[in-house]
Amino acid sequence: MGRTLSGALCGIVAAGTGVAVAELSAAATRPQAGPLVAVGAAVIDATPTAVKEFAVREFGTHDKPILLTGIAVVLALLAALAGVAATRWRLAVPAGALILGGAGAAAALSRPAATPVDALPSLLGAVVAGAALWWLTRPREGGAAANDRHGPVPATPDVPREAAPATPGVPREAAPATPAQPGVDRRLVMRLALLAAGAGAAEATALSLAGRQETAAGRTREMLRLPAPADPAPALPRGTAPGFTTGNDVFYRVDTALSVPRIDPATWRLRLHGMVDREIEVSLADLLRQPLIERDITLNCVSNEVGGPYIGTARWLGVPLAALLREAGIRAGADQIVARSVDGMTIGTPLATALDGRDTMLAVGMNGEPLPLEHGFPVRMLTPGLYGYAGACKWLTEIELTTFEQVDAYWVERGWSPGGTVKTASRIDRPAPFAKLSPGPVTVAGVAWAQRRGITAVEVSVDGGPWEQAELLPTASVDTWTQWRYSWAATAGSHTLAVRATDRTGAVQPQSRVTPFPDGATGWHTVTVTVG
Ligand SMILES: Nc1nc2c(c(=O)[nH]1)N[C@H]1C(S)=C(S)[C@@H](COP(=O)(O)O)O[C@H]1N2
Ligand SMILES: [Mo]
Repeated sequence: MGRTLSGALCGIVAAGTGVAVAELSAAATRPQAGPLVAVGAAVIDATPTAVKEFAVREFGTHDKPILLTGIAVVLALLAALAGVAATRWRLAVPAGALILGGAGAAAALSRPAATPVDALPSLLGAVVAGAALWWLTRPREGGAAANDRHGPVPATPDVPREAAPATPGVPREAAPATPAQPGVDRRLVMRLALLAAGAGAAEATALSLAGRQETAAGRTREMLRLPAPADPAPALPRGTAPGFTTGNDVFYRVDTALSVPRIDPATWRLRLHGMVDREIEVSLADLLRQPLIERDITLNCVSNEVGGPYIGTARWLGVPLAALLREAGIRAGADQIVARSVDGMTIGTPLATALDGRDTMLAVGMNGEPLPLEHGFPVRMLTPGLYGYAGACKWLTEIELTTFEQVDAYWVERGWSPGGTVKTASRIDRPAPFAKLSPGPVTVAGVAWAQRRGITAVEVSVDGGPWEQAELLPTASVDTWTQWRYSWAATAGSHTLAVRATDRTGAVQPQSRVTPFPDGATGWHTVTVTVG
């Protein structure tokens, strides 16, 4: 094997071993301190908003696996470099380990919820990777290299060939060293295979440990019994079409969490502090003793493109936030609620939206179950009428009353608009884009939403022709989307359907297209189909 190639391979295998050990040591207790996840999280926070938007748009929920793969590839390249350097310069081994391990540790410590021990997995991994690389690239003397000079020797039993033992008292360096020669160094191949197998086993164990933890959190979630609502949601009106309520398993997920936070409901606490007369701390049991409300509410993401999928409607169960705020006593001047999650996300919500009578709540249930882990178990915030980035903090652990002047929450710091009022919008769900249809009556159908205001009209236009009224199906409330349908007499040819909604203030959804950044997309959704 050429020296450069074998050096690169050694670097990659050593780094793989180090990462496996690091992830393994993190998996059982703090998976977020594993170097891959920690670096990934740091990359997410440092990524410019435009790139993040691009990633969400292009990769959807695959954005996280793609990011982790990218990080692994970059790490492998750097490790290969370190390996090549190590075959020429021994100091490259500790230097490489220190730099890469340091980067992992720094990333882990940069997480908002980090504790000093979070540096340990990366440091341990660096020590292991360094030792492995040292061992793999140890200059070989005598035997092995001498054998190598004859080139590959197929089918010969591999007799261990130890380098001549150093004579006591004679420094090892004094022994004449034969430099390694090109050819297959079978001992190195064995070592590489051994280490790679060990790293694979460690990685598998780490994954299963993390999985078991998730299952454990899942189990406590399943054991949690939610009380019946004191104020239940009325039954859905007759005449809503299937799909009005979005199932938990298909509800969109948007967040920055590379590993889903796992919270023990028994030790969970919510601290309410800041511009209040008295700080309050409540447990989940305390919350569940309060009278619960149940409401159908549509939640959507500000990053949603026109026609996009990041919207869903669920039946939420929770504690009205206003009651809790009043118990704490709101000090004059406060105008912002900053909700903080266990993973350090901060979401800023206008205080007025918790006090103006809407059903802003600390949600504990979603569609008749405790919140799924991905959707914020055990408690999240929910603010009807606001995009998720401004009102729906998941994995909630802290609520601070403050002012918009004093605190920029996470997304606002990144240029998104403070406030986050949902814009009036509509979407065509049927027919699908580029569908092939037969001439005759075709049902065009979709949803329209303007939470807090409600939808009063939806119109459809074919090929830029006159706007025709669509039929509105019954809906649950002004906080939920409205389903609509329109019977179109399709004629042969290619046609473009457009939709626009009107909300209860009389505002018509504008045609002009704006990007989701910084306060939500606008524009009409269109679908082109072929009839014939
Ligand atoms: N802790 C935390 N909460 C969060 C986020 C996040 O990244 N972290 N993302 C917000 C955004 S941008 C949206 S749109 C909603 C999405 O909620 P869902 O994933 O339950 O659909 O969660 C909000 N709450
Ligand atoms: Mo969002």
